[in-house]
Amino acid sequence: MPSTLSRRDFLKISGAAVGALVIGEFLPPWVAQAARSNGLLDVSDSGYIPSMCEMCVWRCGLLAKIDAGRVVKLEGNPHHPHSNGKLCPRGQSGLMNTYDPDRVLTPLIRVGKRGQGLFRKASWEEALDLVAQNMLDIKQKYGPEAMLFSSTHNLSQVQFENLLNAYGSPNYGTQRSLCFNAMIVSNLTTYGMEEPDRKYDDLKFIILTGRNLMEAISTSETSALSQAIDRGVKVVSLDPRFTKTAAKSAEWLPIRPGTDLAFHLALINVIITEGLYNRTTVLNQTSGFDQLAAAVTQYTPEWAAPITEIPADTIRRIAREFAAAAPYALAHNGWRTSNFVNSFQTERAIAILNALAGNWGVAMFPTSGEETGVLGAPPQPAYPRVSAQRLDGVPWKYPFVPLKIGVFQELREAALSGMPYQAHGWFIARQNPAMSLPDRGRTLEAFAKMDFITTVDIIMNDTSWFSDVVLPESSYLERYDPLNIVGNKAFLRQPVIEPQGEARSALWIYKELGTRLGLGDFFQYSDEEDYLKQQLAPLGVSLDQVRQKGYVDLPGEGPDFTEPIWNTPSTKIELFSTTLDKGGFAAVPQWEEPLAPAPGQFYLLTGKVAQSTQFASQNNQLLNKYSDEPRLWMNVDTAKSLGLSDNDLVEVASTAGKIHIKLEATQAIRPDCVFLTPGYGHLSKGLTVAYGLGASDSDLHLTFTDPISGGQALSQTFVTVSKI
Ligand SMILES: Nc1nc2c(c(=O)[nH]1)N[C@H]1C(S)=C(S)[C@@H](COP(=O)(O)OP(=O)(O)OC[C@H]3O[C@@H](n4cnc5c(=O)[nH]c(N)nc54)[C@H](O)[C@@H]3O)O[C@H]1N2
Ligand SMILES: Nc1nc2c(c(=O)[nH]1)N[C@H]1C(S)=C(S)[C@@H](COP(=O)(O)OP(=O)(O)OC[C@H]3O[C@@H](n4cnc5c(=O)[nH]c(N)nc54)[C@H](O)[C@@H]3O)O[C@H]1N2
Ligand code: SF4
Ligand SMILES: [Mo]
Repeated sequence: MPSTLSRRDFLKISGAAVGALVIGEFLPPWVAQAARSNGLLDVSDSGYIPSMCEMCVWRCGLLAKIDAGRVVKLEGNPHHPHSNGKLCPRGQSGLMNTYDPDRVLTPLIRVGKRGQGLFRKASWEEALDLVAQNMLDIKQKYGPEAMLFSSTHNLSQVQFENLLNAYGSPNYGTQRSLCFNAMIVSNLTTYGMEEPDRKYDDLKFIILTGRNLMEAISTSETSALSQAIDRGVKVVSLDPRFTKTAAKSAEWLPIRPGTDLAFHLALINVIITEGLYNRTTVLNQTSGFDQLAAAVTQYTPEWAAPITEIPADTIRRIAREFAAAAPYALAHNGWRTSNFVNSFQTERAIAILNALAGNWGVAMFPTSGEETGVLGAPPQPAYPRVSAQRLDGVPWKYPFVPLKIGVFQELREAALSGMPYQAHGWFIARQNPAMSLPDRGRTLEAFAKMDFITTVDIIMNDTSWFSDVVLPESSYLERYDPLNIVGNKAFLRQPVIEPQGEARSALWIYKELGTRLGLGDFFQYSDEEDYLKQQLAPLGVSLDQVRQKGYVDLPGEGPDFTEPIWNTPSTKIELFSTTLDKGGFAAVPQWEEPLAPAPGQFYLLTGKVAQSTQFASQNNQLLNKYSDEPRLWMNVDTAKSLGLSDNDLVEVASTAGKIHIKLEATQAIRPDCVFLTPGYGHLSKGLTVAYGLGASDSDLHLTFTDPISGGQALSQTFVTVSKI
């Protein structure tokens, strides 16, 4: 929070927010009716209606507090495992997402030049006809593969994928390669599962490697860590920056960027050479221990010290403390793990460290994520056979990434080069690649190659700004989405505010578009409620019942962790990965020296702050009120040596581009790094609050991809900084 914000200001802001609500609509009548008959609302139409947050992809359960028939506040749903009764600052500010005066509330058709920002309002009929016509033209002239589709994880994504599969394009981009690929692929090759769940209740020791849980929030996990710290759990934070998580940790180790692999190899070395590993787990559950032991003999703490810039004694002590606390010890395997091209092996080393601690069933559990197959789905015909190769798949270089998911940044590169064939259209939903892909200049060049671009969003984001047609989705508080399975429950998003303007749900938009493309058979639901009823049919539960509780229990006991089954070729936790070995990659983690900045250059670091989500929430008036305009963090001594002081305007340059921004001289960062919060420096003037604030690190990022996991390497861009 800005230190200048007093309690009086806070009350003033809350007053303004409540004032803004008066312009909003009441509960949709049919929702109010159901809530009354379910006993959720009393005679004065006050009470709580359960739904789900969408201010980020964690999707906490929420309770919308209704006062006299209108939503006045959002609170955490205690029955949802992602919220445990709490919402983070962004979730708390969700009403201003719906009541953003910059919401796009009718379909828009571009009239000026691309990027000029001139649009006219259009009816859904006209806008959808135009999108369908362009998609049909592209298909006829160049084949369906000439249409790119991209979207970041969302609940209607299943119907987005349905649309692109029915249309017949293989070219699909998601955020995965920009975010967590290194973690997912390392878990798959080690444990045979994408991401285990973590529990903090019994922990005594936690190592967080670049996982800034106090700012990059997942409500339940952030509060679990917070409670663990209150209980006295020792947390060691490895981050070149003194983050808010580091501030709450027992120890902050300002590791040299890109050298976490060396640190973890040295921990493994100490634990094995001193015999501190869990013998029962190693014997019964793992394979490849001997190969691992042989490979790590060279990686002593003395070897790692000059590489990581963490003293050998500290590394040895951390290894012993970690082992002493095991199995109640956790090496956190992170979320956005795409930092360097060696991040995959870093993640493998972390997964292996957990196996040596024998912490399965104590700290790590089978994922409570989506279980498929228990819910119904609308019937549909088989998809057309796709003969064309993916644009980023010739030849496919990432055997551990499912080809149908691909590597988004490479898809963009292929769109630019026109190799192996030219893409002509791009359909983007709930995603802002103009900001989230590295090297924004190249993304804009790729846009310029397209005959046609359309986006589905709620505001005029930077990607919509370059689109030909913008299709406005209703906000998450105004619509239904498909059910969301977490553990052994399926949670419901239901509208608690009457949709404003002409905004419509994604379920509606894809069905209408599908029909116009002659693909109506793939969208056999009459409306959103019918879709949900088809999902619920096998469970014998009515939609009304689910609306009341906000979720439905699913059959079965949920994941069983007493008898873990490792879905790897050896059916063991693979310390030596047979899959990596077959693929010609290092089967036990080996040190790989990452690129480092030349003299006069700095590592450019990026990372989330608590009051904003990615490239999406900076226009939210309430969140903006609580956010400082980001400046470039630079170590105060480095700044002094360059003749720079706090608030100086500086030019930051990489070989990809340059930006101008104010400096924040601070002790909270290593001398060889600078840091910038992502999500600022918007291009769209349709974001009247956010436009003009800060600058974008995406203008500077170079595009590097890890050859094993396909993850981008976001800390591997080096910049110079000079005074303007
Ligand atoms: N408030 C908020 N919360 C969010 C999100 C959001 O946008 N806003 N987004 C959600 C999403 S999609 C994700 S993926 C997660 C991401 O959550 P985290 O994985 O915690 O990710 P980041 O904040 O991107 O980066 C974490 C830290 O990595 C550090 N770092 C950079 N390079 C290195 C390195 O080489 N070594 C080490 N040890 N550290 C390094 C950075 O300084 C930064 O502090 O957050 C989720 N939660
Ligand atoms: N420089 C830099 N780059 C990064 C990262 C970083 O930390 N720094 N982080 C990386 C990570 S971890 C990730 S996950 C990706 C994220 O990359 P993206 O997914 O591209 O980013 P978001 O900001 O999440 O984009 C969400 C879009 O959805 C829109 N939106 C919000 N709510 C709704 C809705 O209800 N319906 C619809 N249709 N649209 C909605 C928002 O307005 C926004 O335009 O970025 C990656 N890129
Ligand atoms: S972590 Fe925050 S923004 Fe994300 S879903 Fe939960 S409350 Fe919403
Ligand atoms: Mo992410």
